[in-house]
Amino acid sequence: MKASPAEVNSTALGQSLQRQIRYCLSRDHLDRTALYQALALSVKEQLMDDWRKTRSSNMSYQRKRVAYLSLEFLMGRSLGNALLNLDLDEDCRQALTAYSVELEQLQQQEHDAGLGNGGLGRLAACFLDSCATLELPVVGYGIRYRYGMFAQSFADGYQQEHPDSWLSDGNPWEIRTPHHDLLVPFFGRVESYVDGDGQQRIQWLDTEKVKATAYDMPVPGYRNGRVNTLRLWSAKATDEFNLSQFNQGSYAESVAAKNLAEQITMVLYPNDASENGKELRLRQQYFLCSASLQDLINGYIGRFGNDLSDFASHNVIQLNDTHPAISVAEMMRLLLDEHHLSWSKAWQITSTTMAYTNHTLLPEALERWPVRLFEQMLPRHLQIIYEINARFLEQVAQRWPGETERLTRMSIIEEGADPQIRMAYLAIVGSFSVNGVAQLHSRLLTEGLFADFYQLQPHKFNNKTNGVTPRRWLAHCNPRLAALLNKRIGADWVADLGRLTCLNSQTEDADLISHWHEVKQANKAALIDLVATRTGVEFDATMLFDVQVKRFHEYKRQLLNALHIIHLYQRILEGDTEGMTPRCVLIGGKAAPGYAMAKQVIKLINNVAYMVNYNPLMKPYLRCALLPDYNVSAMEIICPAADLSEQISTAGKEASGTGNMKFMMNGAITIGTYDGANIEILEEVGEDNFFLFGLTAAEIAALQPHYQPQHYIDSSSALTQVMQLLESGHFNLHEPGIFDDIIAAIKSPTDPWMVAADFDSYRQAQARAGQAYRDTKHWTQMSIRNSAASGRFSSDVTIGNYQQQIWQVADHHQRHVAKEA
Ligand code: 26Q
Repeated sequence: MKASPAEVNSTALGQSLQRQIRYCLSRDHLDRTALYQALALSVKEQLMDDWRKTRSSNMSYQRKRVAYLSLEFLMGRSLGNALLNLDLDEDCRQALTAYSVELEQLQQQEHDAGLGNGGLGRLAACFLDSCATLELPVVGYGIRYRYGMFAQSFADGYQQEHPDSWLSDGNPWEIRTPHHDLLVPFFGRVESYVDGDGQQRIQWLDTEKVKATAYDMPVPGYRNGRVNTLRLWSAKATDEFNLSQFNQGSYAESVAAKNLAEQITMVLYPNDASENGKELRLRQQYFLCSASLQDLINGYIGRFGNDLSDFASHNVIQLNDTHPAISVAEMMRLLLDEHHLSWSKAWQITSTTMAYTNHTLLPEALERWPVRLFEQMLPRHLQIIYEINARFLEQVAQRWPGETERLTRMSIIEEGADPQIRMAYLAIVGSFSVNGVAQLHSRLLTEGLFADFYQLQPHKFNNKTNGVTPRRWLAHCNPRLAALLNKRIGADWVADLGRLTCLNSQTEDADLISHWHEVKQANKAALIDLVATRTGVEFDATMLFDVQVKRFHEYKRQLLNALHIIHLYQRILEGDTEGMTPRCVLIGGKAAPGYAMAKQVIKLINNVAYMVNYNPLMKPYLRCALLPDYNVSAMEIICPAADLSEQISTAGKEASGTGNMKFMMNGAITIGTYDGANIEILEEVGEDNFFLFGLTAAEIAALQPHYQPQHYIDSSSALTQVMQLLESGHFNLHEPGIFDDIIAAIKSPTDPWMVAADFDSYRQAQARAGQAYRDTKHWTQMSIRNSAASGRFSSDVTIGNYQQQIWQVADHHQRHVAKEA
């Protein structure tokens, strides 16, 4: 590519691109990386004016704001999304003709911002898009991890983790905003003193301070001139921090201490379902919360002056799970110790500002921190938590006099040899709203995990079913379907996904059906390329594309999927292929590096895939691939191409799921259990357009005490044979014993995931799906009905509900005024 364009660019974007290349890159010959950088900087330049206007309209209209606090924002790539939302796609393509390069080639240069594990982090990203699109004054606060989610490869079928150095070429989307930098204190000791007014106060002294440096990322709304902010904090050692030790003559120690401070934001913890109690993780949490709350208070003082009594009428702080729950104690500390409010005033402000979203029902995933860690790192917060707990238990005792067991159960402090702080309880007590993320999940929270709290304060509890943004997950990732939709029902669906119901009256239209099918086939061709490049496995677009992509966890039951593949393999070996629908099974996902069982399931799937793909008998009927390094960008290619979406968690375990929604929107049909948001998907699309199977949450709970997996194995000849083949070592001939743990888990009466119990029901649902796929017209109609019914799962709907029922920040008049500004 030449640095001087063949033609002169006329649009603002084109001119900006030319300028970036000439004055900012200083190169005579451009490679794609450089051209991508220049293009991204040009696009960012195009949104700077709107970004400034959004900030100043937030300032001038003294509105309530929301801060969305999250340890994770799984943003993925920004270029395509920005071009879509700013309506710059055409301009961009035109500008690039001068450099003879395709936009798609440049888009692929961008590293994913992988600042999250999975569902919870991606939900935060979808929410930011919807907030900007709905013109809500919401700022995201997170951590700018130097290393995001690890990159995954396979060696001999085993997962390998590699560092994700996403910032190594620089990040053109961020802006360093040093005027927002702050200091975050750690360690030290607590002392009480009497102030000038004779008031007893507490001081936190001799702390070690870490500098929180601010980096802002723009979050453009969909074609509305609004640009919200995602503020990410990065830890830097302060000079103070260094000097204190340097003055004692310990130069080397001072350098080591600098590293310690900067370690805080070095890496994202790659666990997504079990708390791991690491001190560094608590430091990350506190660092985010302290910096963000100080920033919010500074902003408030800038707008309204030093009197904080009205803080809660102008701010809501949404806590994304308990990861930022230490905010409750930090807010109290700031109000009490730094701003000298009384306990009752400080508590009134804190507990009417915070709102908590829970994302899990698994007890092992509930965060608890050892009291002894707090004694060291956050001594003042420990005092405050004890005081919150004492006052709360007073309330409990009043409501249920004499019920000491209940006091023990509900205490924020779990007593024992190594006492623990229950972060979920702290979050509930300190918040005015507690929500789950799908109807079933929210109900199970009030009936099970949080039943005591629900009885005490039922008004706090509510449901907000998750959603995904139709900009990234339909308009951007599936341009072919988007074009077809535009032609058929107009383009309003992008910001109003409910419009897709218009398709329901067209499901008999032969032209729509054939175009819909053509779109799916073209999308499958793109996925075929991806799978071939990354795995060497050859998929075939005429076969059923059966897809399960998500984090590896036992409750998500990738193992059940593997057993079904083994079942098909066995049938093909035996020549029992009568009526069998050819299928390509794609699985993708990462296992937490310390999660041995999940890693064994990865190895099993790789071994099974090897046997399947190696055997020419299989080729006409079955192909199987485990895609390495599944991430947001991979999903943008996968979900438009899927026929069948696997959502097969043990009922009652998947809080919501959001991948299920992305697949549905793109016309995949779900094979799923009665769990999480699957239930609501089923409700919208109807039983005829969904392959339902398996025990319900209530049945799972009832079966648990007398579960006999052997009974299920014996009463299903298919499962008997699958287990025999697996136990014979057929898939690990040269690796004896490596699947023993998996086999034992399936056969264990205490298997919490009940894989054996659901196998036959699953097999039958798969057979129904295979059968249905053979009727292309009918399958395509089911596909259309799934997209048509997906409107409820737009994150715009979800955020509309957060806004109306929790945040209550916008009023219509102000929205219009803001638009004119
Ligand atoms: C906790 C402590 C220490 C280290 C890590 C963690 C940790 C990190 C991430 C624990 C959990 C997570 C992520 C959880 C998550 O992604 N949950 C999913 O949230 C989605 C959005 O609500 C739901 O759709 C999924 O059902 C739920 O599993």
